[in-house]
Amino acid sequence: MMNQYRTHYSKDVKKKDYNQSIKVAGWVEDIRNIGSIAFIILRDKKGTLQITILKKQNPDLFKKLVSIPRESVISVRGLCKENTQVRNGYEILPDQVEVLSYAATPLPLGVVDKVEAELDTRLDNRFIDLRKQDKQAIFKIRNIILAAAHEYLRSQGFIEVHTPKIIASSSEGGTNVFRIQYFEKEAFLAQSPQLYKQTLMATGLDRVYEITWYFRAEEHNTRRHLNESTAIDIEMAFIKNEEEIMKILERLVYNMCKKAEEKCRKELDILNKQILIPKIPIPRITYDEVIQKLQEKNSGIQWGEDLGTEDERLLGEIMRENNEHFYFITRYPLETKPFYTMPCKNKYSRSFDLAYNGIEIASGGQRIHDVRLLEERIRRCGLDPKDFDTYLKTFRYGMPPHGGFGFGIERFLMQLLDINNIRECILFPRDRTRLKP
Ligand code: AMO
Repeated sequence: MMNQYRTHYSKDVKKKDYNQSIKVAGWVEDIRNIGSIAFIILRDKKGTLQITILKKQNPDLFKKLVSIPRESVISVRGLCKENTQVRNGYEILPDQVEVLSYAATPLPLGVVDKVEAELDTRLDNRFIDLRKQDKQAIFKIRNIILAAAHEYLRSQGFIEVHTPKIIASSSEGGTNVFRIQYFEKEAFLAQSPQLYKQTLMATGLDRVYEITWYFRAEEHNTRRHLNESTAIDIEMAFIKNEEEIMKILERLVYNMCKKAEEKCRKELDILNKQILIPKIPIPRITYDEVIQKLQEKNSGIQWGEDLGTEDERLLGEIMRENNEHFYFITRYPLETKPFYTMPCKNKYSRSFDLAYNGIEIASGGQRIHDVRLLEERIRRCGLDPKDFDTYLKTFRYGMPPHGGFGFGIERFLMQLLDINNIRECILFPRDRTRLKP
């Protein structure tokens, strides 16, 4: 980690380093020049430190340091001196300063400004926005929850796979697909790995997971939709019913929350947030019960309709009154679900959604593994089985009962950290109007 520009990070300096010459490097966050003395706040990956320079001790170096524009990148060699008045308990008295990159002025976005800029300005300048501790914290937490997901799923016998994102037929059957030109043919960007993870169930791999991109041409610009989002997708074979899948999902969520709580103390403090650990088992309520609860609260929703944003929010409120933050909604009407969903007692399906404080964060279910039924459902959904020939073929030569789920990573993060806009939870969001940076 250390190199010719840096021997120590700000937070790694120990008592044994006092009165030694050390090298630090990073961004110039702030310069306070009070004439005879100047204080430079340097920021690196782990935090900030203070560089203190007296004018009379080294006038040339003083001049050089105080004229460096904020956010320039520098490397400083100097004596590390204990000073209990200063942050970290030490300061650096520089004898050599190398400017590795000058920052132009004015900055398009401040890093330590008291008043936060508009989200659009921040996203336009995301590389600077991400220099802020609280914005970085979200991605450090994201990193830990994904590590927890890998660890948990592998411990349960799932292997990680990667499936194509340029595909020949739409994965969810819906209209919100991005069409692309693939040489002479038309192709689509995958809305999910659905068809491929199911295909893998015909191979004997039995349990697979993919941390994956979803591309969805949703026209609406909302605080919880992205056109390019990420998800944890799993698929498992030889299941009796959807209950086995929900058991994996609730433990996955539990493990991610636990790990975030254990390993992200600092980040959670920066964000001033606490992690809510779900109680297992997470309550299951049926779609019918949900409709009844909503109608009691005067929602206009009718049986057979999908829950709209307002209904989801209202249900979140109802559940919160009983201190339930996570809940499964099970047994949706078949007609509200994609063609691959296993029917249950004619009008219902073996599907579920997992909601967290009024927002869906995952959905899944058991799939149809009988090819004739699958063809029929494809037709009933207004689609042409011919468009799914390679998918359907995998069901003709031995396909075990199976199911899985898709879990939206940004959706989960936004609920976990109580963040208002999903765009905060992905590095470079893609939405209806944003294709850059
Ligand atoms: P679904 O379409 O419900 O299911 O997606 C699964 C989860 O992915 C997240 N998600 C999104 N997040 C942000 N922006 C979007 N536009 C977006 N679309 C989806 C949500 C959602 O719950 N193939 C099935 C899963 C399965 O059955 O295995 C599927 O894609 O958190």
